[in-house]
Amino acid sequence: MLKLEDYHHQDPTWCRGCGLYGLFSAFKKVAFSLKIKPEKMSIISGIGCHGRLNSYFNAYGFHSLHGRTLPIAQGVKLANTQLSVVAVSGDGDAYSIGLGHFIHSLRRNVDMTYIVVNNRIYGLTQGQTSPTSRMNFVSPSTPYGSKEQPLEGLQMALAAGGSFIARGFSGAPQQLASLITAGMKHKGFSLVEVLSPCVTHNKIDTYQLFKSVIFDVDKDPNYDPTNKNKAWKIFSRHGDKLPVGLIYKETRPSFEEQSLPGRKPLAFLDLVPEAGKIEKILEKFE
Ligand SMILES: Cc1ncc(C[n+]2csc(CCOP(=O)(O)OP(=O)(O)O)c2C)c(N)n1
Ligand code: SF4
Repeated sequence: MLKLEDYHHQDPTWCRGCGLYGLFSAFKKVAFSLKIKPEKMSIISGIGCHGRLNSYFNAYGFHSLHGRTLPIAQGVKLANTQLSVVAVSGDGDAYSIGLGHFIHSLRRNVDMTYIVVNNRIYGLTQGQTSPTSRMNFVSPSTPYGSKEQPLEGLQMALAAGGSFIARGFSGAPQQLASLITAGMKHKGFSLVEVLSPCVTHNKIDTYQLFKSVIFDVDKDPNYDPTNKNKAWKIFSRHGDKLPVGLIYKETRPSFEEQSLPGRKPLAFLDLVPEAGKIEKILEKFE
């Protein structure tokens, strides 16, 4: 019988009060409630403060490269379709250096979950401006204030063909857990962005600030998350306010349902490397 503590591998060393604690706690509850065995789960993280999540969580994992979280996670899933695969990125990892992978993963629709921890800053590297930082945001990389429009990752995800798009807040861990649970049950690529304050480097986007700008579409009886037009409009309807909840969901075949029907994934093939073949390959590199 699995217990909640079985998912806790190590005590985190994130700064006290960091939003990542809310995500860590919500995520452990999700794995526990879905009864996923740690050996049946793989967490692939990028480089950044968020990247430590897979070391603290008891499951298989890969602390990968900055911006390359998604290709690795999709490779893991396609090689072993029986694993629950969750990738974790920061807003820099996902929307800056990894943006190309983000767009193509959404349209590809591999059955996995992608958690993007949005603290509107580069946390690990000491607080530089990120693609989601607000206009005029002052940081070591923009001492005169950022002059670039912040990017709305979820609206971009909708345009790129995302099949499950949601946003939670680390200050509301119950809703966050239910969104991640729904994402993990979704048959396809599920994106869950988490608004997550960086209490050390971002003194603007605090818990109070996020609380004051979010509105919850889950509480709106007139909101229909299967209606793409409504989902599109929700981003611009409320000015600077940010929607949270399940923003969009559609049912369509996953990448592996279409590309691997009836075929064994790599992890289940009886592959025996032949010495002769490997030597020939090595000769090419001599
Ligand atoms: C290819 C590459 N470029 C740059 C870096 C330096 N770097 C490490 S983490 C990071 C940004 C981290 O910000 P984010 O992805 O938002 O994660 P957070 O630390 O906020 O969780 C950068 C630029 C790197 N490690 N590798
Ligand atoms: S630097 Fe910011 S994001 Fe990183 S652990 Fe500290 S509070 Fe969290």
